[in-house]
Amino acid sequence: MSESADIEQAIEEIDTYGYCLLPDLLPADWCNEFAQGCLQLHADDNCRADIVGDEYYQTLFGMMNRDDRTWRCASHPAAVAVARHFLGDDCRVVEACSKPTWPGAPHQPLHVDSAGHFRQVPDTPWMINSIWMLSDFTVDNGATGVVPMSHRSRLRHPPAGLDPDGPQVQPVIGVAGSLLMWHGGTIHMARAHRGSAVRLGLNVAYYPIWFNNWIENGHQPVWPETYERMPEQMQQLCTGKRARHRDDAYESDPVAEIGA
Ligand SMILES: O=C(O)CCC(=O)C(=O)O
Repeated sequence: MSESADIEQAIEEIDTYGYCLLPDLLPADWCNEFAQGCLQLHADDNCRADIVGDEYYQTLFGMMNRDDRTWRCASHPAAVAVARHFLGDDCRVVEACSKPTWPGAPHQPLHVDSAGHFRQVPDTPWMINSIWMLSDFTVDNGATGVVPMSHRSRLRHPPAGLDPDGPQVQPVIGVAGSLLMWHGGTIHMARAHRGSAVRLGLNVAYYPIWFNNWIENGHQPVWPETYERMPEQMQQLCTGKRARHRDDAYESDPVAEIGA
């Protein structure tokens, strides 16, 4: 395990291919324990309102409020250096979600992130997304699949007919403690789980300061009391409005309001 990473290489890979793998950044034991904590939250009634998904794949929003270990991942110097390169020094961590997938899960639909509302998808990056492997990610257990170089397509949605089992979709595998980062425009998905043990990813989303975060309607704001507890380097990444509820933090949907 090495906490350092080749940042220049990671940046070059995202620029060229749309994604990069930073292997072995955090201790595997620590990640496996954190994964167990995440699974307890998925079974906790108090978290139900912030969970979407089914018995095969779930997203639990608001992890920055729910488990302080999230901060170690979100503020990891390598991740932050890569995000800042693409999004600016004032970029923000807007959401962190726990994403388990269980045996038997089908492929998640291929998608790009947070691009659906652009009139024209910009040439400049609007999001750097990431997933910490809190358990090993393998070809069989639902490792994220990415389509190399698709970040240059400027598509809001993957083209019809793109085969999730075809050679364009590459599984990104790694041991617990590794980090996958991608440009929001890279076509990707959680792949089918054909293995026997749960796969656990911690998804951390970085956005530039200009991005209107209302559009992701599961995203939860950082609670005021969470922000107070955070170390300074994490606070610097959470400069959005602090609130207990979405309605107190985000603009309403202007598209719905004008009936467009
Ligand atoms: O869970 C995964 O492997 C992929 C997550 C994903 O598609 C996303 O966060 O947009």
